[in-house]
Amino acid sequence: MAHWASDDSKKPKFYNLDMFPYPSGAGLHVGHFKGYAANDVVARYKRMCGFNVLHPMGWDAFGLPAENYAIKTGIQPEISTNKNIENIKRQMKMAGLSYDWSREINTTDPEYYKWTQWIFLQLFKRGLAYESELPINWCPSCKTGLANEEVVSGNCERCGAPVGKKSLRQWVLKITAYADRLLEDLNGLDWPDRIIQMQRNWIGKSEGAEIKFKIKNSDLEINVFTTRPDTLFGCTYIVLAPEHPLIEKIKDRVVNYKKAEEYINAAKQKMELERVSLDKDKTGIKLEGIGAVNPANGREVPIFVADYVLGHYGTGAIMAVPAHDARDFDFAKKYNLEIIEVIKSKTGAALPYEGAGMLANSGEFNGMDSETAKTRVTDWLGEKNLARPTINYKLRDWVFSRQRYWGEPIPLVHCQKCGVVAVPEDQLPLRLPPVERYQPTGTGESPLAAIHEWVNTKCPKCGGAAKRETNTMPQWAGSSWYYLRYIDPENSDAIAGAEKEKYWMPVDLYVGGAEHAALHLLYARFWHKVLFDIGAVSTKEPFQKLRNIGIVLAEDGQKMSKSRGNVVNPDDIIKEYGADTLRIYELFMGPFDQAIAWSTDAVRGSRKFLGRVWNLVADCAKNEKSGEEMLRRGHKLNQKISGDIEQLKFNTAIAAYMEFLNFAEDNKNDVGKDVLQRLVMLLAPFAPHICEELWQKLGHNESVFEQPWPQADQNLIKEDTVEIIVQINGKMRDKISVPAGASREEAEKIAKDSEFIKKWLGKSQIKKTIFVPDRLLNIVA
Ligand code: ANZ
Ligand code: ZN
Repeated sequence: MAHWASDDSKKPKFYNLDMFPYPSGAGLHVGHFKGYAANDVVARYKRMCGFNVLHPMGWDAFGLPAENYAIKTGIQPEISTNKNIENIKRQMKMAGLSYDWSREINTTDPEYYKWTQWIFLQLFKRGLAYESELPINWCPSCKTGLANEEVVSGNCERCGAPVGKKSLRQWVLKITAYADRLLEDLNGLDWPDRIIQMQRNWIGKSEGAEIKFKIKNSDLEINVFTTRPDTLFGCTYIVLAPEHPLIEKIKDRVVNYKKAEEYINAAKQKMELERVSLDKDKTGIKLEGIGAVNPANGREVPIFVADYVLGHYGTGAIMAVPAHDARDFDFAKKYNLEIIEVIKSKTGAALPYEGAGMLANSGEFNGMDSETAKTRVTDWLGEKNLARPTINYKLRDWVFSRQRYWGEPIPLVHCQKCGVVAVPEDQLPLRLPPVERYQPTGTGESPLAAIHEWVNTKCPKCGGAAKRETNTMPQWAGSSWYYLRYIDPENSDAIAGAEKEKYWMPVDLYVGGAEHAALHLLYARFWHKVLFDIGAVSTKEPFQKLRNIGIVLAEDGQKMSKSRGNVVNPDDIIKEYGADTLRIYELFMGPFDQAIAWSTDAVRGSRKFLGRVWNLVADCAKNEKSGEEMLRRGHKLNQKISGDIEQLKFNTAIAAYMEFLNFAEDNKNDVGKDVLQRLVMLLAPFAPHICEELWQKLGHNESVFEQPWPQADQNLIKEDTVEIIVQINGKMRDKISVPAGASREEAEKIAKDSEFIKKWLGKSQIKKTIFVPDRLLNIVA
């Protein structure tokens, strides 16, 4: 097939990748299709430009929907999944998406997940996968544990149910060990700013210090994390998170412990989101009978337990500085606590003032700027062993195990004697066994736990009786490395052969939805870095350039969804208007990265446009030569479309095409075969079916996609006039047209004739002018 990628080619490579879909039973809707159509234009264009293009497709086929369907119908997930894949593949082919189907992958194929399991074992062997019993996010409806990234505003990312907490044995991946590199390497990526920012925030690096407060009349200490050691003299109380382990140790000395305990138990039930939200009423309770000592000035400060401090961030305890922190300020107002201003702003801003400034009420540090004081105060206490600089991250380790059936089995064995033992690599894939019941048990065990023949096995190390791990991997596992498998999908010795990997990586253009910012894109970067460290890949980052698709809303402006009944099926559109119309419409409907509502009326407009192109070719193919202006405009259009495709500005490319078409239809006698050929080639990536036919109509036997991409003749499109900016005393006042390459004198003369300039100049005299040819004339008056 002409559009399949070659692994040994002298051509430069171009790897453009679409986020692969979950093969849902509903098939694709027109929204999914928008990104695929766009990236297909790029693939076809790049091939014509002489690149060796890798443009593959596959299936992210593990996950809950297939399993839920199996629970409802008893049909094996494998069977329903394969049926869905067939259907979506049919849709993709019908739409003319030029994927290299020889490289198709499926995450549920044992030959594929063998490598997903292999990667897990590499993580395990490097200590990057560990067992934990900490309370995790638990979806009571999906009956499985979830990663932090899968909890959206307190709800399950899958089903929307409120997420609770549950203590459960889990496999957790140490993504935090890569926090710094995940942050640092964002710098070299050509990604949308918004996504970069979301990843930065999610990783949430914050630099500060841990400072020790002694508990009065005791040996115990409270260790707080602060990003503002410079405000230490303004600390007027301490807050412990309700989960803080110290509470247990001091409870005998707390005279109101019974009441405190009630508060603590209630707080633990609350959602994190509820606790930290800024505008929520702050609550807490003072621990009576004890106090802490501010190490800066020896003053005693009260100790509170309050749920606006989280147990698992920093040290789970804070030094509260109400004068310079909004949450502490609210709390201090409510409980009538002292507020001491220690940072003076330049402008005399009101409290709480959270910015930088000059220290006051801070002993020997008075007058120092707050930035310097951050390190000075830390160093000063550091000498007495009361503080040390620290870095904290918001990022948590990745809760990786799922208590569900339809996922990759985790290739580990539990042996009474040897502990946790890895399944030997030559025994991979560890196949998912068929089951009779898919129901999640809800007990925290996956349905696999009920298959005794599978669970009971021999320890690979000592040969004794052992049990298999029955948790499965999350859907994110298979998608964290799939882009590597396309490079070498048949390889049975490695995820991808070294030479091929070196040739194809990194992905040059990755197109997909913005909803993956903190999930898939973070996980894939993490795995990629681990693979880099073990020498399995040659690049630090997987996706060099990323672009997001704006979603397609339904005609009513709402999100397309089955329950709303407003989904548009591409099958219907293709049946009525043709695949090329669907492609043109989706690319023309608006800027690629913006959300836009579907309009069937506008679909008809796109159909008409293609009809007009068709007619123009039919009417004018007999004309041998084009008129000069027609030729010039044809080359200008060529220039515009090449540039627009490179920048993924498909809508403006098509708009320019339409403008040209208007002119051509008005001047049909001037339209000759030379211009028509160019027109057909330029439209081919957008409307491949029609253009292939038109190309034949113009007398060619070979495919239009075997043509080199046409180049614009720069001599022909050179502008004979250019617009230059006219400024008066540095302020822009007008734009004027001058002959290209015009001299200062010519430009001055034309500027002086402009009504605008006359008005702005009034009676003032021109003293001199500053002139940049073809760009700018600045009049100093
Ligand atoms: C004293 C202080 C004074 C603070 C001041 C801020 C301003 P980020 O940037 O998010 O890391 N903090 C520390 N641990 C916390 C926890 N477990 N739960 C809730 N809040 C916590 O913010 C760090 C700041 O958030 C820390 O610096 C601490 O308050 C608070 F003028 O310490 B700060
Ligand atoms: Zn053993």
